[in-house]
Amino acid sequence: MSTTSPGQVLSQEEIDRFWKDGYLLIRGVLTKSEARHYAGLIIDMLPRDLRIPDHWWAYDGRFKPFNTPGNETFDSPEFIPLYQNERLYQIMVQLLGSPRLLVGDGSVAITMRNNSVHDGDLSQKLHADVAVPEDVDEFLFTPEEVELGGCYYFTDVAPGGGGIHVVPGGHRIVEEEARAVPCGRQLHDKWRDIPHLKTVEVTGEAGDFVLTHHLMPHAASHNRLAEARVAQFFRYMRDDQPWDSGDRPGDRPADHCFNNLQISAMTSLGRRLLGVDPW
Ligand SMILES: O=C(O)CCC(=O)C(=O)O
Ligand SMILES: [Fe+2]
Repeated sequence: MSTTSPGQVLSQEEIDRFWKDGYLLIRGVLTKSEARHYAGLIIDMLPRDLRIPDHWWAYDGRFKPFNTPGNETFDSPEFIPLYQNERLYQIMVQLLGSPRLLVGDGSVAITMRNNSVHDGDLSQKLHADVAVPEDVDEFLFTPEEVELGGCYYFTDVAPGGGGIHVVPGGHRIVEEEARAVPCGRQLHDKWRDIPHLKTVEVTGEAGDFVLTHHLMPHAASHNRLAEARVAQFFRYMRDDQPWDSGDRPGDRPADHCFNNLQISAMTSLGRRLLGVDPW
């Protein structure tokens, strides 16, 4: 099965909109049947007897399977095509301004219907998953520092269906606030809790990818609808990223090795994106 869609890279209007808004819905990165396949793989992680393993996260109807305790990356051979999707890669190259990219994360989430009403739409604090380590005081705000993250929707996500919430233009607000003070990286509990900005829900269809700037404040939301939201998260960075990765959830340790089955599933692009071959 191929995950390469015949679609276009971004138009200039979409590129401009991404830098203005800090997020962009990319439609139809996967076909409907590919999306259904991945939704099935992830839903099948739920144990038949619904005994949710202790090492998974389970909050507000949102289940985050862990591959093994402490490791939330799903990168077995059947998931490898998602990491090396050609169209998504081309889009990341357009936005990041370099063909030499690396990909990481690969965590998944299932958000089931839940009617909890005590805390509004969001099921997480509004936060940003920024590329700069938490113990560093200042952002660089250079092109090399920018990471692009986001998630595949493997199911249709209608309004109220647990779509990711974002703040239109929020990445620019974060930059402005952080530049205005010393130790901007440390604001708002290291940008883990950003209570003052207003969000919108990103709806979409199975096979779409929600692309977000690493400074974008975002949060998971309650799913009020019958259909579960099934998603997988990825982030792309330049190989000249100035910050050492390795201390965030979903980061690959520097000494990580892929096995032969994983490597067999990789294209030559995938081997570079996943750090098996040098750029
Ligand atoms: O599931 C979502 O919509 C967002 C999740 C998220 O931002 C996170 O877990 O850091
Ligand atoms: Fe996040």
